[in-house]
Amino acid sequence: MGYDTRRLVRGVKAGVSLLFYVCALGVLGCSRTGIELSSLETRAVPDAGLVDAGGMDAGDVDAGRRDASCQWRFAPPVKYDVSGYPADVAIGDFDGDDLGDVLTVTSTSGQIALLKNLGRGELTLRAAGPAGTMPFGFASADFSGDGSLDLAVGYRSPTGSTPTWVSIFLNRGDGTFNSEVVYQNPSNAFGIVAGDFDGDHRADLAICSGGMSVFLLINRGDGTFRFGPEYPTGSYASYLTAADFDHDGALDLGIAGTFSVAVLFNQGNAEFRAPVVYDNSPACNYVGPLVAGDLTGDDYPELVRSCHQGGPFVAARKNNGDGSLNDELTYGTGQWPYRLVMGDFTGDGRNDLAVANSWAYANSVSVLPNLGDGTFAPTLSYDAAGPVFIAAGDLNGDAHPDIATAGSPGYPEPNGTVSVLLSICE
Ligand SMILES: [Ca+2]
Ligand SMILES: [Ca+2]
Ligand SMILES: [Ca+2]
Ligand SMILES: [Ca+2]
Repeated sequence: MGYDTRRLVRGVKAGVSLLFYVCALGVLGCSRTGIELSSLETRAVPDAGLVDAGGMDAGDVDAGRRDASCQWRFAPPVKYDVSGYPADVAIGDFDGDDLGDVLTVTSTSGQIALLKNLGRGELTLRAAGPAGTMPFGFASADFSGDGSLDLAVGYRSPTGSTPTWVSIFLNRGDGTFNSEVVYQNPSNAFGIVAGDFDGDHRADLAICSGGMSVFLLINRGDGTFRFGPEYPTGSYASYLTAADFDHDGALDLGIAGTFSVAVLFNQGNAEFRAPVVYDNSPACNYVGPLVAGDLTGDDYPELVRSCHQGGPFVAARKNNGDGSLNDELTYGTGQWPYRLVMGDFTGDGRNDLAVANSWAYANSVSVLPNLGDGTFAPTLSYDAAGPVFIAAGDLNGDAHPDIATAGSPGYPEPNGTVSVLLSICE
């Protein structure tokens, strides 16, 4: 099966923990191991009979608007109160009306919160079901194959001890979710990503085990899972992304370790080779979330990561066209860049970057326009309420990606807020 960039699943996620909020606000010291940070990411998933969850790869531009007579930008944020501490945010059509919605899972109250699209990107909050009390993040994909987006929510142990668990919530089709089915993790979990790793056109899960390994939950085809192998990552694995780095049709893994990133190449059938490890550059020697996607137009994904507390930068590695990655180049952002997402925000057919600046007083999103060759023009800054997590997808029906962020801007108050930045062209 080829890697069809026009039909990727693009629910885009971020991960979270209470510890992260503490860390982000500088209330406590933060370990440089980064393993107290959790994450999750649903990234480029090859066509696998999965639901198209958004609108943010370059291929969509052909079908969308490429209007040179106007310039795309984002309107001021519209803010929605979701309470609790958001553990992630995703854009996708969760209730089956062909309009992109925004979904988050919040801790403290343990709720799945659906911001249903009423049309043109105007959202209204609907309770979509209970979730456990300490989610660290989630991935969304159509696990059961019925055409609606399901959820895999990762949980942190309340006591910090192992084991933890992943819960699968299947969508009833209307944006409400069935009771969870629980899978115990073999060890503590910090990151989760959905993608079809065994090539059967059903989304599987990869999960950072918090140590130096990643393990797989393989979809049996009906939204139930079996444990697959555990693979070494070469470093303490904190964040995950999935992309086909060598363009061979098998979905690979990108992993952010303590002071390095690693690529695990999938030999097909969810069997991964030993990690290829790249040391972080001195300018960005701190673990942060990562994202992969093609920035250069050759269908070979680039890898970009946030420097987080290592400095107000992102660090990008170009793909050499064979799955190997070139040296890191850094680009400016706001303070404490955390989750980041790719999307063609400028409308020129190439993916750009948008980054949630998680520092307590940043309240901003950085958009980095791709110059077309995978290097970036100076950052544009947009307001958002305490963003930590970020997703991209079309909400207002213009076939151009909008942005949703989530965070708890008044921490320690659990006042979870989603900010929606709608695209406008004028
Ligand atoms: Ca919808
Ligand atoms: Ca599969
Ligand atoms: Ca591959
Ligand atoms: Ca590329």
